Amino acid sequence: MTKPIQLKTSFRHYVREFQSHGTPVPSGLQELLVLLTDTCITLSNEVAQGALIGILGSAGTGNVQGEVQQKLDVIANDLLIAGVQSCQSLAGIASEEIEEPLPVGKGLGDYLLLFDPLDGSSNIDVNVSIGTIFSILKKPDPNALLTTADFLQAGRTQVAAGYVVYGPQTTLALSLGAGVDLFALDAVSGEFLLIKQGVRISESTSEFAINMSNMRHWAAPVKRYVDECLAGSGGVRQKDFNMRWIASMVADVHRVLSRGGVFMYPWDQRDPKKPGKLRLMYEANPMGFLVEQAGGEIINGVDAILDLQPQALHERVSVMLGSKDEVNLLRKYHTQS
Ligand code: P6P
Repeated sequence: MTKPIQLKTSFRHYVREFQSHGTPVPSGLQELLVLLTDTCITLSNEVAQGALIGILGSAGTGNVQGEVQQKLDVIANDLLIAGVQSCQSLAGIASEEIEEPLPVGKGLGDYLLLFDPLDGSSNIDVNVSIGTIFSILKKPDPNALLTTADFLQAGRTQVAAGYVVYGPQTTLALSLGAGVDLFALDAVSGEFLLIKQGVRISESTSEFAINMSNMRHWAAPVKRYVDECLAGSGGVRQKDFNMRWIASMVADVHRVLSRGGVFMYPWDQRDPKKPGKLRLMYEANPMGFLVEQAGGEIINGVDAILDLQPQALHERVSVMLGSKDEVNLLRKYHTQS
């Protein structure tokens, strides 16, 4: 049971007031969350300036994923790393943009922070919503030197997860393991203010999100599911579906949290050895934590993603998430085939 908090409470007051079953947020986690979200506010201002300060376009460098980095990818990564350096409880950072984890200070402390600093980079130059996705884990041994293995924990062990979407509003979604709450960046105070407590994803939906241009490459269960959605009220589903694809996971998932739906980036045969496009540790796990906390589900087709034991920091995974009824149908089609 979480303590009700007054709407428009500032984020720094929220983390101080928040209690789940009478237990407050540990002070070290409060410090990390405030530093992290303050840095996202700074990043939001950079994103909004865009072309005016010459930060659009390619940085001319590549990241560990083999992707061309946009200038804002690098700026976001550097800002987030710098923004949490003063956090005494933070032992280390893992980022989509860097190969190995970075120790913070001596690499000692209670928490580990993982992030995709700027998700949806292909949308930066065309003014479509992008965002920061973050995950916070407990360090197995706060007093031992930092290792990559420290980060390889199943998604269900996260102590906090969230994202900030830089869109028409800059919105923060956060779960501390007791539901999902939303905050909007207030232009007057410059702070995130609580706008919704206890987000719930509707169990049923008539909206799906997938990149349809990959249809010929999908596995049969995904093809069957989407074909049935497209068949609409005259088909086996006996209802019409709507489709959305923003190509920013953070924006697509925010829509699912806001009005239900199902989001899919499944394995496909373009690169059969690759389990999927999205990364487990700093995309699927944090988003899956939020989705499950809001009453939805997230699977890789068969397994609950939050139960997967990670093998590598940058491993990828097939993702289907959102309204429970739809994810259960996708799981059924995958287990039948
Ligand atoms: P595609 C963004 O690059 C991202 O990682 C996710 O945010 C998004 O859902 C997906 O890739 C979009 O991929 O192949 O449709 O461009």
